[in-house]
Amino acid sequence: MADLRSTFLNVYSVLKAELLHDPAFEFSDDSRQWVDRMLDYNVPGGKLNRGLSVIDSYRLLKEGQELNENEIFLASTLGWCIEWLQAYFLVLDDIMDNSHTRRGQPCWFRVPKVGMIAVNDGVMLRNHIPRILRKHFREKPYYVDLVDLFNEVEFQTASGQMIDLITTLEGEKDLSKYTLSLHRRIVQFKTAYYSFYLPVGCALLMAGESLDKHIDVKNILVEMGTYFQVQDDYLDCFGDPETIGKIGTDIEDFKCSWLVVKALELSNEEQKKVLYENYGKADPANVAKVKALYKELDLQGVFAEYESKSYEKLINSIEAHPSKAVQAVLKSFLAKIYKRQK
Ligand code: GPP
Ligand code: MG
Ligand code: MG
Ligand code: MG
Repeated sequence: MADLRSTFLNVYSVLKAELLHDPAFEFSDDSRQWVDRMLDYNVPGGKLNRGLSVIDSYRLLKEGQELNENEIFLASTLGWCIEWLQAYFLVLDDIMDNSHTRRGQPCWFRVPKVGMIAVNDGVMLRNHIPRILRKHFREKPYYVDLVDLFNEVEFQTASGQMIDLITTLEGEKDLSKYTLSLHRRIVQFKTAYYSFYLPVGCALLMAGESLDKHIDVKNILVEMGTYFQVQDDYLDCFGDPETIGKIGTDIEDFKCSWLVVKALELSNEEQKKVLYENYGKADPANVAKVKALYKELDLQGVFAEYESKSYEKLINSIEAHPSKAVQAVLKSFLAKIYKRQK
């Protein structure tokens, strides 16, 4: 595992060097240094789960056959494309969510002299992806499907992000619209497609599979991604900022988080009043009242129950899948996130 990680990180250096010396651009030293620092700050510092999953999944789809060096390089490259996509989303999401820290350091836009240049850096990160794909996959029979998959998933993510944002519009803050079905729609789109379906979709394409034949796999992965974002919502309030590397802002931001949806479901009239009066305000005193109510309602217990039920359901649907190799891919992904603390 340590070995796979270091192989994977080596591929990052190769891809970065190629982008920095892209012959289509006459970067000045200043601009090359900017991109270099921006990439190192934003691309490789996460858990790398999404990226590493492409290699894991591809290996499992090959049913234990030893992968050659080129296969490892290509699967790693696709993994990095997902990490680049993630970096692009996070740089912009942190501006939109007015966040403070990410992966244990200040959000990129909060770094001195970066500010709103971060918006263009996000666009830059996004534009690196098709350049990487073109350089390494252009001759592959699945190239068009790969580009199409990245485009489709990016569109889905932006659509989810849009719903996530417009539900919090100033002047239209209305907790009564926060239901489990709205929450589900937001998280499927903003998180599940790019975090779960995309890595396995990449591995399937590399293995010569047609994605149309794997709708059942997609459905399971979208379910898993939903569970993953519920964990993210939970950790936003109950996680340790040191461990998760970020400080939660969902209560301040009036987000349609799983926690507030559950709290609304479980509250009596008096408790609802506390939510209506305090949710979505920046003042720490208001935030503290919401957190105290979450504890009073035992949302930690409610979440623990949700977590084990989701796990059970996911395992059942995975075991109903006819292919053992696909089952292994899905189980390995689930094992990486079950009961995660970060
Ligand atoms: C995660 O939501 C969603 C994204 C990172 C997608 C962003 C999409 C864009 C098109 C910019 P979140 O805000 O709960 O994540 P976190 O808790 O990590 O800030
Ligand atoms: Mg967000
Ligand atoms: Mg955010
Ligand atoms: Mg979050």
